[in-house]
Amino acid sequence: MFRISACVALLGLAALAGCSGGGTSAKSGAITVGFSQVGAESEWRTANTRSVKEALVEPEFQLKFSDGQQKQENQIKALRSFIAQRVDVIAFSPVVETGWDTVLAEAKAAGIPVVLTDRTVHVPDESLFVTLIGSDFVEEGRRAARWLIDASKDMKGPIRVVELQGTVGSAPANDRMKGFREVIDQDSRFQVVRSQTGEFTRAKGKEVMEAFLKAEGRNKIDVLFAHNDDMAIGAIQAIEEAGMKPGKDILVIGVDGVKGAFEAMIAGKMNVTVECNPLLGPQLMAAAGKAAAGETLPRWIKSIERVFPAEVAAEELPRRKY
Ligand code: GYE
Repeated sequence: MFRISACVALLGLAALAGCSGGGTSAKSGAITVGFSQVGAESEWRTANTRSVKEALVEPEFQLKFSDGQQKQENQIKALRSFIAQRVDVIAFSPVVETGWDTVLAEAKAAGIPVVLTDRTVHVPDESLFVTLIGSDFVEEGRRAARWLIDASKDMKGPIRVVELQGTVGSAPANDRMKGFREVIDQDSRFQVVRSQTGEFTRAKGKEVMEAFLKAEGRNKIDVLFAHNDDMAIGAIQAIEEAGMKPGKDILVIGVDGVKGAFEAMIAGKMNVTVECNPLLGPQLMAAAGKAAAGETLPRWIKSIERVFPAEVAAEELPRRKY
């Protein structure tokens, strides 16, 4: 129902965009959106790609999708190619926060609105993008820490925490680290003894956790905070291979709320996941229509999210959409 009415509204917007000369579309009336994705590093990311591809469909939209394969230079190239093709709207999920000023100024000079999805950028001029659709990553970090403080009420300090960071320089890595620290720093029992990037992937999460376990020795790590579930799942394997019980000997905290995390929680190997919603396609569809029509959008279209501890995992899993 929502979809039908949204499409009808968008058809009107598409016509408007056509009249105002907002770019040449392959199909007349369709809003052409150039979308530059980060890559395919996690369950979150593949769900996000699926959501965008399912929402931006013909005849209302023409989607030009480009996979940046974790490289900023690939994303900059994609953005330049979208500008050259005179798309109506550019949407992208920036792999890192800095270094976008020049290419975004080029988009602005070409009169093409830029919608950020998922991750933000640091630019001196806020008018270089029209909106951000995505989560509050600082709050996600705080939520992870609040869960930990609550779950460890009966534990005596020192509580030794290791952290698997996301992609270096990315908004979710910077912000989850910040929010987590902000809260646990208020409780003197906690010590973050190791913190290193696992690049948001299972393979790297496992590899870095192995190194943490080796460096710290047995029984020296109480908690793992992983910036996403995939790294937590990789690390769980490393903990098991070292002869310990993830979820018991070491508390395991993840972020995203992907099905893999629910399965690990049901198996008793993970303790909690902080939700981060990747299903941004429908919101992008609505925002792209408005941006193409020159409408003003809110600066931040924020996702609404929850925390899922292991106790509710079995009940929630059938409801999970990613
Ligand atoms: O948490 C992680 C992904 O930017 C929110 O990127 C996204 C993060 C997500 O690879 O799994």
